[in-house]
Amino acid sequence: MNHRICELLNIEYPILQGGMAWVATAELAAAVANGGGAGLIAAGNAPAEYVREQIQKAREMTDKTFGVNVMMMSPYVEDVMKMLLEERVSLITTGAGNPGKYIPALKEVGTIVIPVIPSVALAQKMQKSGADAVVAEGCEAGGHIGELTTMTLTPMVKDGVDIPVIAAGGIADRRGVRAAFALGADGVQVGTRFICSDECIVHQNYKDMVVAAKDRDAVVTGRSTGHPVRTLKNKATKLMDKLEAEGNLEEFEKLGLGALRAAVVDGDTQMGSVMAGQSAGLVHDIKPCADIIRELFV
Ligand code: TUI
Repeated sequence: MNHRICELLNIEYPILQGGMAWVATAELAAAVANGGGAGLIAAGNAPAEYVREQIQKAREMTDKTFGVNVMMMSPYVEDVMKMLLEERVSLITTGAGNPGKYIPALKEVGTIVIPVIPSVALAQKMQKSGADAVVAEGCEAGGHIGELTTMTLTPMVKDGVDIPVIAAGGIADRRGVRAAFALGADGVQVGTRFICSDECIVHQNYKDMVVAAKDRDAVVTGRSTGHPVRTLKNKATKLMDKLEAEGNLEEFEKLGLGALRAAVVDGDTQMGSVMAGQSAGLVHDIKPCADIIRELFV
């Protein structure tokens, strides 16, 4: 097995779980950790105290490696980072922004920092700032995405930095894992596959929609806004396409507010935001995280 990432994180398999807002709770993070990977609690847009409770909950569910994914666009990012310094979590990953200014303090308390990045330039910036590794996330991924594919981004980032590189975006089975290693990756980050786990708390409608998804169902909205987001195609994405084409960005933004919660918590898969990557088309069943991880590496 790939020792660089396993040693760094004290895990059995070189796999991180994606930090999916609303989806990646203590239950999922602990299940992935107990299955031999690195679990992540997503802070998303949640207040620091909610995230602290999730950390405490996960600590009761596992003694293995888990961490917190920090969404850098969150209005609570300062508070969340401060709380993470107090809690001394073993690992943080970040998304949707540059965590550079927080890295020295996190290193000081022994936290491993692994930013998720969509470009070589940002990977190099993160290396300079003291990141322990980077996740190179291709646009096959779900949620907020960059421009480049995993196929091209992974080897370019690998050539551009000396720290370990974890590939993400489009990986949901052992073929994807092997491809990532062939591209030079030291590990993988997997999100969508873990949505369809027994332990994931998303509404059953959400899991069913991912299982039913076919090759072209994971679409991107919001390219013209500068914040493209990949979700499963539904009534909301069709309406968003129409508003975007009309240039009605005010109504477009309104549709997004609360839509992720509506899908995850209420199971509204028609007007909600069902974030998922292209690999949804590769997910055909719901099973325990430990089984998912084992199947990725056998
Ligand atoms: O962050 C993600 N995926 C996400 S975050 C999220 S919550 C959200 N929802 C709607 C709009 C915005 C956020 C849902 N999915 N993946 C990692 C990722 N990070 N992809 C792209 C980036 C990224 C982008 C810009 C990382 C750094 C960055 O830096 C810009 C700069 O220089 O500050």
